[in-house]
Amino acid sequence: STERIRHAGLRNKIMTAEQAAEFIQNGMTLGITGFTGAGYPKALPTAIANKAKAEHAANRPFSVGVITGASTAPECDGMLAEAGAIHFRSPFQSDPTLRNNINAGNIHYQDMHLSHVEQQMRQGFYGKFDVAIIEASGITEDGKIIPAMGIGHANEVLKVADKIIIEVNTEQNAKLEGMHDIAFDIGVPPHRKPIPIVGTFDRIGSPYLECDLDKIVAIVLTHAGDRNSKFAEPDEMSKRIAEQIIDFFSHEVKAGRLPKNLLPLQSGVGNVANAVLAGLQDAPFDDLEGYTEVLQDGMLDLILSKKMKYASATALSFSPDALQRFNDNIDFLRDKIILRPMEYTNSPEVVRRLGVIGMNAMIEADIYGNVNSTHIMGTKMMNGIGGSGDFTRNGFFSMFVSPSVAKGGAISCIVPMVSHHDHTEHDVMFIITEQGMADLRGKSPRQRAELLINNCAHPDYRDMLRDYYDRANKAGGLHTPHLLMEALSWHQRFVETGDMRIK
Ligand code: 0RQ
Repeated sequence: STERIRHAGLRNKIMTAEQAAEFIQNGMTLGITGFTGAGYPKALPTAIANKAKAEHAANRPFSVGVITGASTAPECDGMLAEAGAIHFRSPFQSDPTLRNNINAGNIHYQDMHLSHVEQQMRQGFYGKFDVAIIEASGITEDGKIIPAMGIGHANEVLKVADKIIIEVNTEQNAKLEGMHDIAFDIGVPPHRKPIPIVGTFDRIGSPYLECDLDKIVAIVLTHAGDRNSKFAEPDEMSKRIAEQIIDFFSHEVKAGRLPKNLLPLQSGVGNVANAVLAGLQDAPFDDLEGYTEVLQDGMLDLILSKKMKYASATALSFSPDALQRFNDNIDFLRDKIILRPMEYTNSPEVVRRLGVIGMNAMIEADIYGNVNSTHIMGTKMMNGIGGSGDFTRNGFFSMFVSPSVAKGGAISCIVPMVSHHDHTEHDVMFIITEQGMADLRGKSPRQRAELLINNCAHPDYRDMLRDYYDRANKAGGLHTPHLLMEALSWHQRFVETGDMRIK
């Protein structure tokens, strides 16, 4: 149905995805919206992938550069990667087919702090953007665009791209209209302006995206749901991690370092992050606030149970059940959830001013508190840094959670030296595994090592870490003791034998 397109003139631009894909040529750079399985186009990627396959079959080259908000879904990143239609990708992904192609060297991938993406687009650091492909839930009478479940970099991509293709998805709830907050012009240095968000729920812009209507070359109608991945029920491991965080919050409230309703919470993606929020349901804190990139099931339920007053995010990433709860309660939720562009959501300025509590998952940490969020054994990309760096560097608290071991115990997530650095020891305040917590605030590297080895490492690896650390302490530089030739030997052993433990 065309009712969602209230601007009469724009209805003339309606065409099929295949027709719209004709605007996409080999070598172009595309700005495609999408953020952790929300707000991504549902039809164009398949049409572009099919075009790529046809071109390849005719022995002609066809591939594009794709800059999104964050991860999309199999029918976007997956389709395009499978068709060999992508030569460059940024700034975040989590699709298995795309990931395998990145790690096989077929696709160049630039992994970026999400707060940097829009400013670097504006500053021309990515070069020229040929086409923007965005998902919307509707278009107003005067041609303003109503975003769907995620915004990401939509506002910027509309500004920088030469041509715009809009997918209007009628599956998205029409009542999303009004839930977004889009501010337009923060400018570029030396004339860049402050972002005037001083409270979690401050509205600073308009509920609509705007663009030059002459740039819109195609509108495609879709009727399809978002990725809506299911979450695992919190397991014992996640519950143990969540309990420690909640106890710690109580302790900080008692010590007068946190207000009774805590500070705005940011939570990373995944099961552990979701379990922490689920744990807050029964915790002695009320009137919580969320200031997060991705709002998942756990935070939705805190709002529905009135434990949380309101939350600001850039995307809503729900399981199928949570989506149902969202749609059933959208009248109640409309003035409790605000969706903003990622440049605002992840802004270092705002995160620091609000005093956000950042909670993210990690791949591994070393005994000094450096954290790797992105690389498997130092060389293979997992997903990307996403917003974890924005919240870790600038948050009031920066927390990393992880099981102490991976792959059935063959990998220790506490290692002598991280195989890739995403978050440095200067930024990381707390590491929490199911074994315990290391509070690294106000500690030197050697004080940190004691805490991480004793509290966080798995018992199977504690003696090995202790042995490395003791020998490093006899080797020379005693500020951050290391045995350089041995520091990454645990990873090398895993690569060679499939186990970090010495057989
Ligand atoms: O692999 O599924 O093949 O077994 O890594 O690990 O424990 O399920 O954890 O799903 O929470 O993901 C850091 C990747 C954690 C994620 C990361 C293997 C493990 C498993 C996943 P299998 P878990 P999670 C806001 C914040 C960066 C972006 C971010 C992430 C798989 O949280 O991408 O924080 N973070 N964004 O077996 C080798 C280790 C390992 C390991 C775990 N030490 N070595 N493999 N694994 N530890 C959102 C956005 O920014 C958009």
